[in-house]
Amino acid sequence: MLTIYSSDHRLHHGVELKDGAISASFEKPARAETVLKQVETVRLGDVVSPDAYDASRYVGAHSERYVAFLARAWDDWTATGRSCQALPLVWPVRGLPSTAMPQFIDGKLGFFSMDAGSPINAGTWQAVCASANSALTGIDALARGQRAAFALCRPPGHHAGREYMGGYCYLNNAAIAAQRCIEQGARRVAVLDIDFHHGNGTQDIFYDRSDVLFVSIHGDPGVSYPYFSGFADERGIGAGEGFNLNMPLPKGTQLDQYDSALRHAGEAIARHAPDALVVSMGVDTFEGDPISHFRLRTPDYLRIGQTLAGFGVPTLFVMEGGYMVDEIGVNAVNVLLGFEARI
Ligand code: SP5
Ligand code: ZN
Repeated sequence: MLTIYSSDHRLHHGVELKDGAISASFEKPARAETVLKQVETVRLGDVVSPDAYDASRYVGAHSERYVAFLARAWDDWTATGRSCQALPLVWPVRGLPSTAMPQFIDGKLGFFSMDAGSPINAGTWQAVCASANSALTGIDALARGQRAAFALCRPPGHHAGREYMGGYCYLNNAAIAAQRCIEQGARRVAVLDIDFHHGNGTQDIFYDRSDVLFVSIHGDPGVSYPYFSGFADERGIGAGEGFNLNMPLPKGTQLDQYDSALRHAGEAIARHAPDALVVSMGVDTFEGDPISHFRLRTPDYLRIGQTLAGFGVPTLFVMEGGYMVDEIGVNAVNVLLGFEARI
């Protein structure tokens, strides 16, 4: 299987607020490096750099003004005399009257985010573009006839909505790839999100559309991030009604329950009959993950890959979360080995 990877991800490294203190984010450069190392160890296949794409390729999944905000955010922030990372601190929640985009960067940061989980530093935009371009390169490899490809994206993307960042995400790599697939002539695409967290951003982007089916298996949002999205009764709107499927699972979920959810997802995907499948692949479903609550084990990821291969659709894997850094390489690559039946 082809892997697409750019070392530009290292330019992005952020902080996060946890337990009342600010410290290095769980979403750190070593994550992608661990996965790349395992790709090389098992000789998964060629590793190539992403092609260059114009930032206009991100519009479609995202709005033009959001992409423009991200591209300029660091310059706008430092123009105020600050050199620390940019974090939002105020949000337009229910009850606040203005829906207008603020002029000042501090207001824009809140306007274009769901939480304070996506810090911006000097290298963030370059890393974010390389990550999205990796997904675009992967979908183009499928268009040329590859059965599967692996976009080793960092930063991740599935919490990023049409007009917001959050949860370590900026551009929604999986959605940008799915959108390109449609623009290049695919009639139907499916996005399957197996990260522990609900893919609220991908849901947001395709919620009113019937051409892109979104299916997500994740921790019950009643007790897990992102809390405000991911419930089973969110089924799409307008033309998109019935094309959004959320499968929340309880804390402590193990392989048997997970695998039956995955098979159920496969049935929904088969009914959609997509030309391509994009898998938002997080491995924060692992039992040792520091921020999540499922109990999958390392060999379970081989089974998951096998099940995904059984769907019989050309598949782009897009890396999302997974934070137990020593283990995520083996876990992520196990999905790919299982898919290739190299067990
Ligand atoms: C892509 C992805 O997996 N994003 C996840 C974002 C989660 N952000 C909030 C995490 C809060 C976890 N707090 C638990 C602290 C455990 N000591
Ligand atoms: Zn996650």
